[in-house]
Amino acid sequence: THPKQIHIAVIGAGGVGSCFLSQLAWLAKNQQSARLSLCYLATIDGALYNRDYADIDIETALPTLEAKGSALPSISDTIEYLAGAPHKVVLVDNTSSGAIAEAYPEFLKRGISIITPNKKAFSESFKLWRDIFRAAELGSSMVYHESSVGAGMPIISTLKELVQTGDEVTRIEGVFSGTMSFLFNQFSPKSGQAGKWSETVKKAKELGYTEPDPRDDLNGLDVARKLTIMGRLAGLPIESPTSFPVQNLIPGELQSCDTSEEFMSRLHEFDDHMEGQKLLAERSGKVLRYVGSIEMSTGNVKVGMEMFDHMHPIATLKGSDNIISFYTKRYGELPLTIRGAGAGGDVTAMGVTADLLKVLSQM
Ligand code: NHO
Repeated sequence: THPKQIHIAVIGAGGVGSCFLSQLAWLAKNQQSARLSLCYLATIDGALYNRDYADIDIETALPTLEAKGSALPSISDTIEYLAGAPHKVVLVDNTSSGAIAEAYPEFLKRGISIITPNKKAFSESFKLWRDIFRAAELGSSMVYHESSVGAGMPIISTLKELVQTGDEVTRIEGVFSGTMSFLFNQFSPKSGQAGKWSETVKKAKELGYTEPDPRDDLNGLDVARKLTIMGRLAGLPIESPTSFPVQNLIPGELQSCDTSEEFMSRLHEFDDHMEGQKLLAERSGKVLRYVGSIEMSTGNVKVGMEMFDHMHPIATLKGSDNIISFYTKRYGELPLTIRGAGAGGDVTAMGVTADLLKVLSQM
């Protein structure tokens, strides 16, 4: 006796996608506003769907796909299939695919709404950003990407609401990467002993806090992408995540290492440099953190290491937590600050599921 039926198509079922599927199964049972029917599930290895759009059982979808999925259709075939569905469709992109991100305007123009934690679409060229939001208008479709910054924490929705209610955002500052948070909280603690930089990176990798190749965290691009998204939402036409200064923590000499193993085995050669930076901070009673900031009056965006006083909220972070502060006219001297887990499958998937609820409430 649901008032309406909505088709859900899911691409990507890894760390975030598999958690999302569990949350979707829960949601399908526990909300009454629409009948949620999974009509498509794909990973890089194949896809599961019925030509007549019949429901796929959400709980068994992933093992079924793994056991008897068909070949992965092209993106344009996927768009044709979804555009032909009898009810409205929400595409959930849980991949980090640039090719899928580039196709968002096509999906949206065909009336398919999109929710995603994938940063690519919103942090590549400014043209793609504009094309996406124009396409959503043309296709009367919606696009939400809360988990592209700060996992499930309400960062994007908060920023949008500040802007849309007429507050003036003057500055955004924070620790936007769970990996960088962990590395610097360990390497430059407020008190107690810390290991060498290379040992800290090794430990973070062993604990699963870094990408499989830690260079993908240390180059700062993940943080630069998040800053690009935030800056654009605040009104700055940022061209790309490489159009502002980003401090790359991969030493120049190691940028050409062929493998991540070679990189890890040579990182200790550069421990002295990081130790020097840390001592510089310690001598003035401060700690070192890797932060991003956006200065709205000048349009300056930057990402890199900075020193913080022990009392500063950024210095008090624990584990792999993120912290993001919005300085605005209304909030005055004390910023609106959001802090909590910024990485991990379940909390990232929660942001995606919350976006789905927002889309459902407007369908
Ligand atoms: P996985 O585990 O690699 O899974 C990717 C899935 O996509 C796989 O099932 C793969 O088969 C499928 N896939 C890839 N390309 C495909 C294609 N062309 N067609 C079909 N299927 C394809 O990735 P995750 O970890 O589940 O991440 C998924 C997305 O969420 C990525 O865009 C990622 O950037 C984003 N995301 C993840 C996290 C996280 O914690 N894992 C976060 C945010 C967004 O808040 C998190 C964060 O920022 C962590 C960050 N490293 C930090 O702060 O330190």
